[in-house]
Amino acid sequence: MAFENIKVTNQYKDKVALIELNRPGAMNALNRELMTELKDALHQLDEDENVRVIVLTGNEKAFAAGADIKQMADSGAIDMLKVDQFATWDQIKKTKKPIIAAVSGFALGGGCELSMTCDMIVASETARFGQPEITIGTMPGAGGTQRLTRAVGKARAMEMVLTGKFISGEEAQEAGLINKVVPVEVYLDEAVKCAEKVAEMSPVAARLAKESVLKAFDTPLEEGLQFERKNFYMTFASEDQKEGMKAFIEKRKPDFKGD
Ligand code: DAK
Repeated sequence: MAFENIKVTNQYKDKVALIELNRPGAMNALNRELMTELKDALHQLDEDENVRVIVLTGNEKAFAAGADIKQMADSGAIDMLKVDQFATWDQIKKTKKPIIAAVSGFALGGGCELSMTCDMIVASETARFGQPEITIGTMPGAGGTQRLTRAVGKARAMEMVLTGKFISGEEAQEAGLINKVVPVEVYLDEAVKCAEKVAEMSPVAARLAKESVLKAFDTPLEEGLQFERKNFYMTFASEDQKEGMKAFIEKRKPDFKGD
Protein backbone atom coordinates (compact mmCIF):
# COMPACT_ATOMS: atom_id res chain seq x y z
CA MET A 1 0.00 0.00 0.00
CA ALA A 2 1.41 3.43 -0.92
CA PHE A 3 1.22 6.11 1.76
CA GLU A 4 1.88 9.83 1.44
CA ASN A 5 1.60 11.08 5.00
CA ILE A 6 3.25 8.23 6.86
CA LYS A 7 6.17 5.87 6.26
CA VAL A 8 5.77 2.21 7.08
CA THR A 9 8.61 -0.30 7.52
CA ASN A 10 7.15 -3.75 8.08
CA GLN A 11 10.39 -5.32 9.30
CA TYR A 12 12.25 -2.46 10.98
CA LYS A 13 13.67 -5.08 13.32
CA ASP A 14 12.84 -8.74 13.56
CA LYS A 15 9.05 -8.91 14.17
CA VAL A 16 8.91 -5.15 14.86
CA ALA A 17 7.27 -2.72 12.43
CA LEU A 18 7.78 1.03 12.42
CA ILE A 19 5.27 3.69 11.42
CA GLU A 20 6.58 7.25 11.09
CA LEU A 21 4.15 10.15 10.88
CA ASN A 22 5.51 12.17 8.01
CA ARG A 23 4.21 15.72 7.62
CA PRO A 24 7.31 17.52 8.92
CA GLY A 25 6.28 20.88 7.43
CA ALA A 26 3.11 20.85 9.53
CA MET A 27 4.54 19.41 12.76
CA ASN A 28 2.89 16.12 11.76
CA ALA A 29 -0.58 17.64 12.18
CA LEU A 30 -3.08 14.82 11.92
CA ASN A 31 -5.17 15.63 8.88
CA ARG A 32 -7.92 13.29 7.72
CA GLU A 33 -5.73 11.74 5.03
CA LEU A 34 -2.95 10.92 7.51
CA MET A 35 -5.39 9.38 9.98
CA THR A 36 -6.96 7.22 7.27
CA GLU A 37 -3.51 6.05 6.17
CA LEU A 38 -2.57 5.32 9.78
CA LYS A 39 -5.73 3.27 10.27
CA ASP A 40 -5.03 1.30 7.07
CA ALA A 41 -1.37 0.72 7.98
CA LEU A 42 -2.25 -0.51 11.46
CA HIS A 43 -4.85 -2.85 10.03
CA GLN A 44 -2.32 -4.18 7.53
CA LEU A 45 0.33 -4.72 10.22
CA ASP A 46 -2.21 -6.32 12.54
CA GLU A 47 -2.81 -8.92 9.80
CA ASP A 48 0.89 -9.42 9.02
CA GLU A 49 2.07 -12.67 10.64
CA ASN A 50 5.69 -11.52 10.61
CA VAL A 51 4.92 -8.50 12.78
CA ARG A 52 4.36 -8.83 16.52
CA VAL A 53 4.78 -5.28 17.78
CA ILE A 54 4.37 -1.85 16.19
CA VAL A 55 6.34 1.29 17.05
CA LEU A 56 4.66 4.58 16.18
CA THR A 57 6.78 7.71 15.98
CA GLY A 58 7.02 11.20 14.50
CA ASN A 59 10.28 13.09 14.24
CA GLU A 60 12.56 14.78 16.76
CA LYS A 61 10.60 18.07 16.71
CA ALA A 62 7.10 16.69 16.77
CA PHE A 63 5.31 13.45 17.40
CA ALA A 64 2.19 15.32 16.28
CA ALA A 65 1.04 18.86 17.12
CA GLY A 66 -2.61 17.85 17.03
CA ALA A 67 -5.38 17.53 14.52
CA ASP A 68 -4.92 19.74 11.47
CA ILE A 69 -6.32 23.09 12.57
CA LYS A 70 -6.30 24.46 9.01
CA GLN A 71 -8.43 21.54 7.80
CA MET A 72 -10.81 21.78 10.76
CA ALA A 73 -11.16 25.53 11.13
CA ASP A 74 -14.21 26.02 8.91
CA SER A 75 -15.96 22.74 9.69
CA GLY A 76 -19.44 22.72 11.13
CA ALA A 77 -20.67 20.10 13.59
CA ILE A 78 -22.72 18.41 10.88
CA ASP A 79 -19.75 18.33 8.46
CA MET A 80 -17.76 16.60 11.20
CA LEU A 81 -20.60 14.23 11.93
CA LYS A 82 -20.81 13.30 8.24
CA VAL A 83 -17.07 12.79 7.82
CA ASP A 84 -17.07 10.85 11.11
CA GLN A 85 -13.35 10.83 11.73
CA PHE A 86 -14.07 9.18 15.06
CA ALA A 87 -14.73 5.96 13.15
CA THR A 88 -11.10 6.08 12.05
CA TRP A 89 -9.87 6.71 15.60
CA ASP A 90 -12.11 3.88 16.87
CA GLN A 91 -10.54 1.52 14.33
CA ILE A 92 -7.03 2.50 15.45
CA LYS A 93 -8.02 1.72 19.01
CA LYS A 94 -8.98 -1.80 17.95
CA THR A 95 -5.44 -2.78 16.89
CA LYS A 96 -4.74 -6.11 18.56
CA LYS A 97 -0.95 -6.03 18.53
CA PRO A 98 0.90 -3.93 21.09
CA ILE A 99 1.79 -0.43 19.90
CA ILE A 100 4.63 1.55 21.46
CA ALA A 101 4.75 5.29 20.89
CA ALA A 102 8.20 6.88 20.55
CA VAL A 103 7.57 10.55 21.29
CA SER A 104 9.92 13.48 20.83
CA GLY A 105 9.01 17.15 20.67
CA PHE A 106 5.35 18.14 20.59
CA ALA A 107 2.59 15.65 21.37
CA LEU A 108 -0.33 18.07 21.54
CA GLY A 109 -4.09 17.78 21.29
CA GLY A 110 -4.85 14.87 18.97
CA GLY A 111 -1.11 14.07 19.05
CA CYS A 112 -1.18 13.58 22.81
CA GLU A 113 -4.42 11.62 22.42
CA LEU A 114 -2.87 9.42 19.75
CA SER A 115 0.12 8.66 21.98
CA MET A 116 -2.27 7.74 24.80
CA THR A 117 -4.09 5.34 22.46
CA CYS A 118 -0.81 3.41 22.22
CA ASP A 119 0.00 0.79 24.84
CA MET A 120 3.28 2.23 26.08
CA ILE A 121 5.03 5.54 25.59
CA VAL A 122 8.78 6.12 25.47
CA ALA A 123 9.63 9.81 25.26
CA SER A 124 12.66 12.00 24.74
CA GLU A 125 13.71 14.67 27.21
CA THR A 126 12.47 17.25 24.70
CA ALA A 127 8.94 15.82 24.60
CA ARG A 128 6.06 18.17 25.44
CA PHE A 129 2.65 16.69 26.13
CA GLY A 130 -0.40 18.92 26.18
CA GLN A 131 -4.09 19.34 25.43
CA PRO A 132 -4.14 22.97 24.22
CA GLU A 133 -7.50 22.77 22.42
CA ILE A 134 -8.95 25.28 24.91
CA THR A 135 -6.56 27.91 23.55
CA ILE A 136 -8.24 27.63 20.13
CA GLY A 137 -11.78 27.66 21.47
CA THR A 138 -12.55 23.98 21.67
CA MET A 139 -11.72 21.00 23.90
CA PRO A 140 -10.23 17.52 23.56
CA GLY A 141 -12.43 15.15 21.60
CA ALA A 142 -10.42 11.97 21.13
CA GLY A 143 -9.80 10.86 24.70
CA GLY A 144 -7.95 13.85 26.15
CA THR A 145 -10.35 14.39 29.01
CA GLN A 146 -10.71 10.67 29.73
CA ARG A 147 -7.42 8.81 29.13
CA LEU A 148 -5.35 11.73 30.39
CA THR A 149 -7.40 12.00 33.60
CA ARG A 150 -7.14 8.28 34.25
CA ALA A 151 -3.38 8.43 33.68
CA VAL A 152 -2.37 11.60 35.56
CA GLY A 153 -5.31 12.25 37.89
CA LYS A 154 -7.84 15.07 38.08
CA ALA A 155 -5.61 17.91 39.28
CA ARG A 156 -3.03 17.66 36.52
CA ALA A 157 -5.58 16.82 33.83
CA MET A 158 -7.76 19.81 34.74
CA GLU A 159 -4.77 22.12 34.63
CA MET A 160 -3.65 20.82 31.23
CA VAL A 161 -7.15 20.83 29.72
CA LEU A 162 -8.29 24.17 31.19
CA THR A 163 -5.09 26.18 30.75
CA GLY A 164 -3.44 24.39 27.84
CA LYS A 165 -0.26 23.90 29.90
CA PHE A 166 2.33 21.52 28.42
CA ILE A 167 4.20 19.02 30.55
CA SER A 168 7.72 17.76 29.88
CA GLY A 169 8.75 14.16 29.33
CA GLU A 170 10.09 14.07 32.86
CA GLU A 171 6.83 15.40 34.36
CA ALA A 172 4.87 12.99 32.18
CA GLN A 173 6.85 10.08 33.52
CA GLU A 174 6.53 11.24 37.09
CA ALA A 175 2.76 11.60 36.57
CA GLY A 176 2.46 8.07 35.18
CA LEU A 177 1.51 9.12 31.65
CA ILE A 178 4.54 7.53 30.02
CA ASN A 179 6.87 4.63 30.64
CA LYS A 180 10.28 6.12 30.18
CA VAL A 181 12.08 9.36 29.37
CA VAL A 182 15.49 9.19 27.72
CA PRO A 183 17.91 11.50 25.89
CA VAL A 184 16.66 12.59 22.49
CA GLU A 185 19.43 10.72 20.68
CA VAL A 186 18.10 7.36 21.83
CA TYR A 187 14.32 7.68 22.23
CA LEU A 188 13.52 5.69 19.10
CA ASP A 189 16.13 3.02 19.88
CA GLU A 190 14.72 2.67 23.39
CA ALA A 191 11.17 2.31 22.09
CA VAL A 192 12.35 -0.27 19.58
CA LYS A 193 14.26 -2.16 22.29
CA CYS A 194 11.09 -2.27 24.34
CA ALA A 195 9.18 -3.51 21.25
CA GLU A 196 11.80 -6.22 20.66
CA LYS A 197 11.39 -7.37 24.25
CA VAL A 198 7.61 -7.69 23.80
CA ALA A 199 8.14 -9.35 20.40
CA GLU A 200 10.05 -12.18 22.12
CA MET A 201 6.92 -13.09 24.09
CA SER A 202 4.03 -15.25 22.96
CA PRO A 203 1.95 -13.11 20.59
CA VAL A 204 -1.16 -14.99 21.69
CA ALA A 205 -0.51 -14.17 25.34
CA ALA A 206 0.44 -10.58 24.43
CA ARG A 207 -2.82 -10.07 22.55
CA LEU A 208 -4.93 -11.51 25.37
CA ALA A 209 -3.00 -9.59 28.01
CA LYS A 210 -3.34 -6.28 26.13
CA GLU A 211 -7.06 -6.86 25.74
CA SER A 212 -7.35 -7.59 29.46
CA VAL A 213 -5.42 -4.52 30.62
CA LEU A 214 -7.54 -2.29 28.36
CA LYS A 215 -10.67 -3.89 29.79
CA ALA A 216 -9.72 -2.43 33.17
CA PHE A 217 -10.58 1.04 31.82
CA ASP A 218 -14.22 0.39 31.14
CA THR A 219 -15.42 -2.33 33.48
CA PRO A 220 -16.14 -2.64 37.17
CA LEU A 221 -13.53 -4.78 38.99
CA GLU A 222 -15.54 -8.01 39.24
CA GLU A 223 -16.45 -7.97 35.54
CA GLY A 224 -12.81 -7.19 34.65
CA LEU A 225 -11.60 -10.08 36.80
CA GLN A 226 -13.99 -12.48 35.06
CA PHE A 227 -12.76 -11.24 31.68
CA GLU A 228 -9.15 -11.68 32.77
CA ARG A 229 -9.87 -15.21 33.98
CA LYS A 230 -11.32 -16.26 30.62
CA ASN A 231 -8.31 -14.86 28.77
CA PHE A 232 -5.99 -16.59 31.25
CA TYR A 233 -7.71 -19.93 30.56
CA MET A 234 -7.48 -19.20 26.86
CA THR A 235 -3.65 -18.98 27.00
CA PHE A 236 -3.69 -22.66 28.06
CA ALA A 237 -5.18 -23.50 24.64
CA SER A 238 -2.01 -22.21 22.98
CA GLU A 239 1.12 -24.11 21.97
CA ASP A 240 3.03 -21.11 23.27
CA GLN A 241 1.94 -21.77 26.85
CA LYS A 242 3.15 -25.39 26.55
CA GLU A 243 6.42 -24.19 25.01
CA GLY A 244 6.90 -21.45 27.63
CA MET A 245 6.45 -23.74 30.61
CA LYS A 246 8.45 -26.61 29.03
CA ALA A 247 11.30 -24.20 28.28
CA PHE A 248 11.29 -23.02 31.90
CA ILE A 249 11.51 -26.60 33.18
CA GLU A 250 14.24 -27.47 30.66
CA LYS A 251 16.15 -24.29 31.59
CA ARG A 252 16.21 -22.89 28.05
CA LYS A 253 14.82 -19.88 26.21
CA PRO A 254 11.29 -20.41 24.87
CA ASP A 255 10.65 -20.25 21.15
CA PHE A 256 7.18 -18.79 20.82
CA LYS A 257 5.55 -19.38 17.44
CA GLY A 258 2.23 -17.65 18.02
CA ASP A 259 0.17 -20.86 17.90
N1 DAK B 1 -2.55 22.03 12.53
C1 DAK B 1 -2.12 22.55 11.36
N2 DAK B 1 -0.89 23.07 11.18
C2 DAK B 1 -0.05 23.06 12.24
C3 DAK B 1 -0.43 22.54 13.50
C4 DAK B 1 -1.76 21.98 13.63
N3 DAK B 1 -2.21 21.41 14.77
N4 DAK B 1 0.59 22.69 14.36
C5 DAK B 1 1.59 23.29 13.66
N5 DAK B 1 1.19 23.50 12.38
C6 DAK B 1 1.97 24.12 11.30
C7 DAK B 1 2.05 25.63 11.48
O1 DAK B 1 0.87 26.26 11.00
C8 DAK B 1 3.27 25.96 10.65
O2 DAK B 1 2.90 25.93 9.29
P1 DAK B 1 3.38 27.13 8.29
O3 DAK B 1 2.92 28.37 8.91
O4 DAK B 1 4.89 26.98 8.29
O5 DAK B 1 2.74 26.76 6.99
C9 DAK B 1 4.18 24.75 10.89
O6 DAK B 1 3.32 23.69 11.35
C10 DAK B 1 5.23 24.99 11.98
O7 DAK B 1 4.54 25.43 13.14
P2 DAK B 1 4.97 26.76 13.93
O8 DAK B 1 5.57 27.75 13.01
O9 DAK B 1 3.78 27.18 14.73
O10 DAK B 1 6.12 26.17 14.88
P3 DAK B 1 6.54 26.65 16.32
O11 DAK B 1 7.78 25.89 16.64
O12 DAK B 1 6.55 28.15 16.41
O13 DAK B 1 5.35 26.15 17.28
C11 DAK B 1 3.71 24.53 18.13
C12 DAK B 1 5.11 24.80 17.42
C13 DAK B 1 3.47 23.05 18.05
C14 DAK B 1 3.83 24.98 19.58
C15 DAK B 1 2.63 25.35 17.39
O14 DAK B 1 2.71 25.05 16.00
C16 DAK B 1 1.26 25.07 17.88
O15 DAK B 1 0.83 25.61 18.88
N6 DAK B 1 0.51 24.22 17.14
C17 DAK B 1 -0.88 23.96 17.42
C18 DAK B 1 -1.05 23.12 18.66
C19 DAK B 1 -2.52 22.84 18.96
O16 DAK B 1 -3.27 23.77 19.28
N7 DAK B 1 -2.91 21.59 18.88
C20 DAK B 1 -4.27 21.17 19.16
C21 DAK B 1 -5.05 21.16 17.85
S1 DAK B 1 -6.74 20.67 18.08
C22 DAK B 1 -11.03 14.65 16.16
C23 DAK B 1 -9.96 14.05 16.80
C24 DAK B 1 -9.00 14.84 17.43
C25 DAK B 1 -9.09 16.21 17.38
C26 DAK B 1 -10.15 16.82 16.76
C27 DAK B 1 -11.11 16.04 16.14
N8 DAK B 1 -12.02 13.89 15.49
C28 DAK B 1 -11.85 12.44 15.43
C29 DAK B 1 -13.09 14.47 14.80
C30 DAK B 1 -8.03 16.99 17.99
C31 DAK B 1 -7.98 18.32 17.98
C32 DAK B 1 -6.69 19.02 18.13
O17 DAK B 1 -5.66 18.43 18.24
